[in-house]
Amino acid sequence: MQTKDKTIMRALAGEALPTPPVWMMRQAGRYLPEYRATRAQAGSFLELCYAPDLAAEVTLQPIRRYGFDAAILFADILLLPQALGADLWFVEGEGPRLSTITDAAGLAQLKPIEDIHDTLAPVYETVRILKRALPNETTLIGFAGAPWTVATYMIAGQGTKEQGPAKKLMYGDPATFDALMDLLTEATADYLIAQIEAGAEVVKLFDSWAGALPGALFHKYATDPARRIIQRIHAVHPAVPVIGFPRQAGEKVVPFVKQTQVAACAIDTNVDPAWAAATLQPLTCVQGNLDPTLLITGGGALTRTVQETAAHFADGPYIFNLGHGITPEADPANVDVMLRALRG
Ligand code: 1CP
Repeated sequence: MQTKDKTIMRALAGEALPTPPVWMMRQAGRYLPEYRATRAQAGSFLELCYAPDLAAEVTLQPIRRYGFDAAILFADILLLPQALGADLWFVEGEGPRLSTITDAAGLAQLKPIEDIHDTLAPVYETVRILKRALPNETTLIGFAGAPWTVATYMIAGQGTKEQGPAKKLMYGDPATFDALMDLLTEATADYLIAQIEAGAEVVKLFDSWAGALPGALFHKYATDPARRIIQRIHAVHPAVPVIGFPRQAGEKVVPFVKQTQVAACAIDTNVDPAWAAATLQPLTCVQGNLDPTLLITGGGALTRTVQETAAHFADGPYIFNLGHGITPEADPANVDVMLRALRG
């Protein structure tokens, strides 16, 4: 099957499909026993990310189990800061930790952008393995974090609730902050182009903390970097669709879509599907936005919500997905319930 004929690609090209294509954010993850086994075999999360055979294996696991329409490369948004020279480690049960960048001197210690491919070569190898191993009809999605979201981790050294440290640098030392954002914008474009050249058919830009940007600065630090990254990708690969995910950006997703040229906008759980169908779907393909909590609780509420969500978007281009990542507590059997509700 040619790339353009795959269900996900048809939805991204603007087609309304009778049964929406489906995949899940974080579909390779701790809710699956086979993921936990492969992760244990790898030793640690980061070793798993950098072992192409094992990273490809966990990418394929949810495809084998559920037959999703798309596979997403197994990696993490924090591999890019690591490739730029930041220290990165994961504290078991807590999350990522990084060395911090708090001033111009810290920024100056990062590596030149062209060096990122040394560290990231195993990720490109994972993409090449997947390209050979995936079923014919499955779309391969590559990804990166958006500059703002990645910057929040590089500045704070960990996940933060309100992104306070990043906002303090943004207001307190705008020259350093802007230089970091520019560096991340260019490095992210290079990273995504390399994933495409290894075989990714679509790429997604995760701006998980976009909602923390004050309204007037959302344009500058979420929309504009995404616009520049997509422009650079399309200069060399004009046919490759980019999915944007400006999480919790509220009504600002509308100008985001108009100004970035995203082929689809992923919407988070907070967005009202009726609003998105009326306002966003005439502009672009919409992806989302089932509450991941329903995959813990299951039952009639899950079936009903899947069907109601899909019904809102039935008349336009649409990809069924969650509003955020599936959680470790989710019951794998509830994913089958979700798919039955959607596909009949
Ligand atoms: O212990 C484990 O096995 C690690 C859990 C885990 C997983 C499965 C992490 C640590 N990253 C991943 C993989 C991952 N991360 C993927 C792979 C593909 C898939 O979806 O199946 C993707 C796309 C991501 C993206 C990612 N990483 C985002 C953006 C999406 C989102 O969820 O908002 C973010 C913010 C991260 C950072 C990160 N990596 C891992 C954790 C626990 C976190 C969040 C940390 C925090 O803010 O506290």
